[in-house]
Amino acid sequence: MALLLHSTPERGAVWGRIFAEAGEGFIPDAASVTDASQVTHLACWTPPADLARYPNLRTVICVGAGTDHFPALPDGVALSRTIAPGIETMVRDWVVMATLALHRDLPFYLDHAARGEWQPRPARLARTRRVGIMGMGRIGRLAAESLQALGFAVSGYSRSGMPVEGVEIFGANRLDAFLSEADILVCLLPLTDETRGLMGSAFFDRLPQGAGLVHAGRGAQLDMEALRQALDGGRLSAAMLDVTDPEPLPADHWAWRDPRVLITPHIAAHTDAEEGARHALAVVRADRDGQPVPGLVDRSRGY
Ligand code: NDP
Ligand code: OXD
Repeated sequence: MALLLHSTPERGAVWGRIFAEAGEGFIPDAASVTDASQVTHLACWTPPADLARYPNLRTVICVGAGTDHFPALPDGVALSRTIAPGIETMVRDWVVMATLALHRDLPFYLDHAARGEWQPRPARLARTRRVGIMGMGRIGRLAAESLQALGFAVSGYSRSGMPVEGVEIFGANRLDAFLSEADILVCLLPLTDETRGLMGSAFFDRLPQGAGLVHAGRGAQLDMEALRQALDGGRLSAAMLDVTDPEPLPADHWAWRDPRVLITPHIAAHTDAEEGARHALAVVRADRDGQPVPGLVDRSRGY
């Protein structure tokens, strides 16, 4: 039983140390595989095309949180996404930063600063703004907690509508009601058949006039042309995006030069090498002990 890692030599060194300390089999790269039948687990961001080469493969581990880019796996092979506190707190930090940036009009002030213009604007109290979080999973719940601590009113939207203490939750059949109150809308949804292209013109029309958009889910959930129209029409006042369609966003894309849009290049989170290795170790051990695999992805629902 061994885990094969597809990553950089630097990450391989960290994973190698952790697996050696745990006494578990570890192969740092595909070139070091001498017997393909030993490979029971494979960890990667982009899966290799030749998975059928490993007849005893049990679980593929995505080293990030989102797995929408993974193809169908061979029958009987499970997919686990990395559950790591560092990923969750980093995205939470990014969402808090972006929400505060929109709440305190940072796009407006950056634009005026670029022209050397001193142009104060009235500010609002956090408690007078409602942040609506789409996706109340591990990251959404963490972000809700921090935004509430800053004084924002927070509501959440999820597929199941599962209650979250202290947050008004809207299930998938109450999207209109959820959107109508979201002064700042945060997207933390996984990319699935249901969420692809979700944020288009009709969607933005349901938001309060002048709403802000914070997007750290996946680029393909947002129609960039509809974003431009919503900004031009005033339905949206500003947006901060960590994910775009396409990625990387081409240098000549309008959004780079629009002062109402702030963009970071999909950096809200990075997986810490040690945390990634510890997640993988937990998967290997759970598989061996017949326990539920941490981070198991339900491929039928897409996340
Ligand atoms: P979780 O699986 O823990 O949570 C997903 C949430 O989305 C759940 O609340 C789920 O509802 C909800 N959801 C899924 N589909 C729908 C739908 N069709 N309609 C309404 N709600 C839906 O995921 P995480 O919180 O860990 O991560 C969320 C996403 O964040 C990742 O999939 C990834 O795309 C993105 N991400 C981005 C990063 C970045 O660097 N920008 C880094 C890490 C993650 P329910 O509770 O009912 O299951
Ligand atoms: C992601 C990640 O899913 O970086 O975007 O983990």
